[in-house]
Amino acid sequence: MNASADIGLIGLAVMGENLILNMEGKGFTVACYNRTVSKVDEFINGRGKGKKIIGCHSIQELASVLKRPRIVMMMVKAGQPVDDLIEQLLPVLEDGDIIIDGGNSLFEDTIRRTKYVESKGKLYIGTGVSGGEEGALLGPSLMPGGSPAAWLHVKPIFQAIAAKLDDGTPCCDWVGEGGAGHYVKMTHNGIEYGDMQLICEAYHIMKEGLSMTPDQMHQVFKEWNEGELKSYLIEITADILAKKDEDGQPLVDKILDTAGQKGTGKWTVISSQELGIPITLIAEAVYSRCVSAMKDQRVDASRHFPRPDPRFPGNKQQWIQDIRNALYASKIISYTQGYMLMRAAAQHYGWNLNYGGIAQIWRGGCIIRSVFLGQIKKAFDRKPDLSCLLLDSFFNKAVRRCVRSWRKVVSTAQRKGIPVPALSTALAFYDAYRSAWLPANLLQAQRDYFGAHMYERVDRPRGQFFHTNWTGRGGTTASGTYTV
Ligand code: NBP
Repeated sequence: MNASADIGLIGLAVMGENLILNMEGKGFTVACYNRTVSKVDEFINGRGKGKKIIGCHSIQELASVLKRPRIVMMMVKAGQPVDDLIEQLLPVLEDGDIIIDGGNSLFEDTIRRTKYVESKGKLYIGTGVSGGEEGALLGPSLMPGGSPAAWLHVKPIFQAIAAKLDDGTPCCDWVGEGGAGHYVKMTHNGIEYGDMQLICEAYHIMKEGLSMTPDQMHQVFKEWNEGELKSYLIEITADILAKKDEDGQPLVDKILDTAGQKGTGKWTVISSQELGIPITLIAEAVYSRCVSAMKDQRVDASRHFPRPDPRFPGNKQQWIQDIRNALYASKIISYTQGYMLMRAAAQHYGWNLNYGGIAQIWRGGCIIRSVFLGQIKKAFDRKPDLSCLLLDSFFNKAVRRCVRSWRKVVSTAQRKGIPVPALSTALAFYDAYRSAWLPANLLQAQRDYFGAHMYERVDRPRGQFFHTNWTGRGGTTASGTYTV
């Protein structure tokens, strides 16, 4: 058979099928294969009919129809299936051929697989693909990382199928070596958890604190979507609040209040713990889903504890302004923390991440797309080595403008018994981050008291450690001063 296909795609589920149609629509010839081979024929005779798509019934056949260097993209369930497929692909590929994993793989797996595939003379890319079914078909946000030599060959296809900004910039660029692409995708998902939780807390306050109906809240989110909060998630929230069930009642009120999750938020928090970076907002967003899932316990507990009157006193319109400001300031904190995490990961894993470029990739096609990301891109254009987003002049000014509202909203919600974990942890982080002094002196004293962990002194140079015999009973032997 002629080697005529530009790329091969394995995995004909929702993402794979739509990516193939997207690639074909951009002029590429695509070969496809699926473990359950009957799905290949169904696809070729269904949505793929009459298109430049070659259905293959084996991995060998797939390899035989690909132009050199061969590019094979896997869109299958993350985990063992990816390792299994790599083992099946390696014997049918030649040196310099490229394997791409477009699934939601853990970045550590991608680091391992990149090394392994490279050791076999082939190249590997682990890429984040965001935007769901519609994004895959019409233009996803793509975050590729892995073997740099592979990018030259994959770039024309990826940048052709990616979402485009108004000026034509593709929402896809090289992210970095090894697992960098999947790390950035994981962080994207963590930030997505944070954005969603913040919106839910704003909704909670409006619903219970301001007694607003879904229709009224729909109007508020619609207005918010015309300003600095303009984003896909605010837009779909407005749509959701307007949706009626078959009986004409708001559908949102009929949906059970227990959230699911598939793990990428959890992975982000685990990585942050390992790197020692406080992504407190994303962590609260993950835990909030866990609390929501304890429905039966919550219903039981609600009978045992009195509930304060949740109504916010005063002018409703003013509160809506204040909630918007609180949400915006908290969002700035969330992205500040997310970028801190990526910076620490880049240092730890030896990646050269382009932070402004990442904001650009996220500007379109993905779930967290927003005008806000345009401001992040500008911040890194102003100062490419910006260590903390909060210190950028634009975000600094924005937080200062919002801080009064933010404190008002968080303190009133707490007084009124409305849980606002993301809004309040963001404020706590802001207050801690802007504090030249924190009570960790006492904490160090406690550690030294019970464990001889030693402390540094304000009146001595950094790096000199001291131990005190606090009780007069201890010895003079100190513990090591390492930090984990
Ligand atoms: P699924 O995650 O549901 O995976 C189904 C595909 O995996 C099928 O083609 C299936 O083949 C194949 N597969 C499985 Br399961 N085990 C396999 C194995 N051992 N060997 C070979 N193939 C195997 O599909 P999806 O929702 O399209 O997602 C694909 C990837 O993209 C996942 O990693 C997902 O996390 C990621 N992703 C999904 C979305 C989304 O919105 N759905 C968005 C972004 C990223 P079969 O037909 O023979 O069972």
